[in-house]
Amino acid sequence: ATAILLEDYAPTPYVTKETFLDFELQSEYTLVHSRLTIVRNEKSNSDSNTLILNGSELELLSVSIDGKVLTDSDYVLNSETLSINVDKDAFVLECTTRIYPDKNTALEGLYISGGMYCTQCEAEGFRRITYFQDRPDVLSVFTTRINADVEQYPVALSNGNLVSQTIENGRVIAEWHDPFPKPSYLFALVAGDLVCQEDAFITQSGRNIALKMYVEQENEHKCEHALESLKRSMKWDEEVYGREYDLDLFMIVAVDHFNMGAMENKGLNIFNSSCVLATPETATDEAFARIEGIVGHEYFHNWSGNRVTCRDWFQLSLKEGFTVFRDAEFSADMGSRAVKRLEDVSFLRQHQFPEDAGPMAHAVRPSSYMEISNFYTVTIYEKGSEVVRMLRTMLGEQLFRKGSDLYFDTFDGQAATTDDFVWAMEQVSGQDLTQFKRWHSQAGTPRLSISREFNESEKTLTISAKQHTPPSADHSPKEPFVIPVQLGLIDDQGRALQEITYDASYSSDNQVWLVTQEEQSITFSNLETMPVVSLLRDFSAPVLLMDDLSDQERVLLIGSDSNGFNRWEQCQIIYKKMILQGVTDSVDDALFSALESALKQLLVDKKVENAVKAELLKLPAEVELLQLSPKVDILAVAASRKRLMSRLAAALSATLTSLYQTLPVTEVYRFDSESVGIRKLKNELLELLILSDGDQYIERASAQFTQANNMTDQLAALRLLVKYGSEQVYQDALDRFLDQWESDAQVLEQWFRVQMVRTDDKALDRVSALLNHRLFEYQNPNKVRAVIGAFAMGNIEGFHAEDGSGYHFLGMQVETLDALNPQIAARLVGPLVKWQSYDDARGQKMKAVLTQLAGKELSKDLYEVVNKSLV
Ligand code: BAL
Ligand code: ZN
Repeated sequence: ATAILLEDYAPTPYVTKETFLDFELQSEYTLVHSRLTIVRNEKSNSDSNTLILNGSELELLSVSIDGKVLTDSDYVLNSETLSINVDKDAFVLECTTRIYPDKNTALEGLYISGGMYCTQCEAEGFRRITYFQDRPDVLSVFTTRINADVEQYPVALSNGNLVSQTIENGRVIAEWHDPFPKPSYLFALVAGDLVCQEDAFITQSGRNIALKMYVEQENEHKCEHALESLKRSMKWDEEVYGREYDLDLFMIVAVDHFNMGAMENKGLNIFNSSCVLATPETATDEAFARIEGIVGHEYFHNWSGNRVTCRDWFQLSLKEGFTVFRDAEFSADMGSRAVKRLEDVSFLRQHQFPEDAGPMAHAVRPSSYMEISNFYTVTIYEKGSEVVRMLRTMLGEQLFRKGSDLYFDTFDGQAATTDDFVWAMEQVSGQDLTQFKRWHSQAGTPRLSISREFNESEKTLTISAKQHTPPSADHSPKEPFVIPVQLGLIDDQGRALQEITYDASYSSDNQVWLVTQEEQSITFSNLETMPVVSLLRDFSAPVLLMDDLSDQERVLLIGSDSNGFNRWEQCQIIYKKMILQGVTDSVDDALFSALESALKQLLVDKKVENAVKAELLKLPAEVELLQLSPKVDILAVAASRKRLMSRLAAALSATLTSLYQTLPVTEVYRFDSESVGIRKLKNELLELLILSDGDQYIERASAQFTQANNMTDQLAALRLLVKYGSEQVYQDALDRFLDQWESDAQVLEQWFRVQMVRTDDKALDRVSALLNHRLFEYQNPNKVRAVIGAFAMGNIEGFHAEDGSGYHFLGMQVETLDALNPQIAARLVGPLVKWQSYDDARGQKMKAVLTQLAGKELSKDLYEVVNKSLV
């Protein structure tokens, strides 16, 4: 496999302007007839007259140009491209291919999921449908005709508006037209026996948009939340970004077999069922929130992705980072802003920081890839979103909005770059963002060290920063970044002080200090006593911060910082410190007591949201400790973390008990931040009470499991029974749950997943048994993720067992899956490829499994990941 390089980008000599597709869906195969209007590309200065079309796993039946049938001496065909020399500036190319959707287990291109046809074309799936210029900078107007058996596939959908639909000789013939030029990755087709839930939205300019959600009959009752989320998204994008929907129809389809969460195809979003279907009885609050966020995300892509798309796949974060930022702000506005932010930061630290430190490290705009599917990563998405967030922090809300308006207006209908986005922000702000763009080109997590010096006689505080970014696997440069540090000064009573400084790197409007040098300092004056500094508020930059705050200062911030995020953050820092103390020695009792009193106060403080209280009681994930103490024994960390949690539960027992008893009951299910917060805290408390008081609370969990009228409470109880119950208790609960929910695909996934939380020494036996369960299917990515993924990512004790059995198991599973679905295999191997972060003995065992895999014949996807991990 060869690498594709950003520096090699060049426009194509020809572009397709109009695309007509005719799909004949037959039971054994599908025939795809295409008619493409192709012209010379004004943007290209190449005088080549070779037209290159991409195609993969296609049977070419015929190809013609302007009606003249080509023979195989007229073109060059290989396994990836069809190249034709053309001596015309404009022509019509017609082509027929045969494909086999029922054999497509990779779930890229056109495939069958549970009896319905559906597509996934991003990034390079369209080339598995027909020969085409399958690259995002070729935009054309699509017309699609679908011809299918009307009994089995009465509903036949594609992008845009329905032009006509007739039934002839038992076949439905539907024609769709999408007036907005788009790249092939946004193409979609669905055909099946589906029911439709309808709704409508009136746009800000008064247009009526029909909203249609298509699902299998059994899921008809699970659409309301997604449709409500969609309407909220449409309204939010009008209010916050001034963006209105453009077609008259917006469709959502749910499918069970899907590699990702969802896909933003123009006018026809396709969703993984688990990311769109919900009722209070079958989906948790977490799922409700995830669905709202993903429905928003896909909808927001209509502007950030579809109207303005990417020039090439190196620019993927242009649409993904920006759209994640948009959906995060949407979710923050719909629910609890503080909780959304700390959840996102935890996620970033648990997933993106390790990626940046591992063998697949890449910049937000990578400079090379082998298989683009491997680059739908937490770096492109989540770090990309942090980069957009920093721009907003630096510009402020109003200028940022002006910048996004300019960006959308300037590049509407075009394929753009991350530089174009920054250009728009520069135009409206007058700021020179040249150095800022290193966030796009340089990989790695910067270490930001901060120290302070107070001068009593001068009454000044000098804060010094040093930034350093360790080398990353992609060898990208490591010049200093622009790091916006949001900060505030506080006195020893927790009161905010007015900052006074004459330093131009500080903006008092938004309290942001811009660190741009390797070493830099700033002085604040007029200070009677040494203030406490609240640093990196709201996690204003994706860095690993090391500061010189004392434990007492942290405890003060936990109790009184006006920035909710930082109160939680200081608590996390103390937890991490104590977990590491517990690995080598014993936890500092004074520190424990100080935290204990701070928590006791917060837990009874009525001004603190219940959801925040729940988050304050959660200990950081084990992998975050690897970032502070490289190569620490992960099992020792897990054990220390558990001990700390039990000690905390015991110390806080009285407070937790009374809080648990006084929390209101949410009898009627509502998905609003207050009810969600109550359920979240109640279930968090229940776990701690099981740890401190045992049996009686296991009984509480059993009762909750039986009586719950919503999945949040039922699944939370089941999780606790599986995790802490006796063999008999947990087995019994699992059996009852399966009995109750066997026929519900989304809940069934939870049944598989929840079993991975039990951390006794039988985890591997359990996961192996589940793979042979009558309801498990290797072809269904959700089930694979729920069992194999949840084991490798979530069951530290089982996966990292000393004998290496967990690693060996994962290696075998990855190999099996690679033959079916390369994208899923390449993702699943993730926990192994970071072997260098672990202690040497463990790392070598992980590496041995990778070395074995490397000796096999692998897909391009898996090859890239495995080989990069062994360099
Ligand atoms: N574009 C792939 C799915 C998503 O990010 O929305
Ligand atoms: Zn996206």
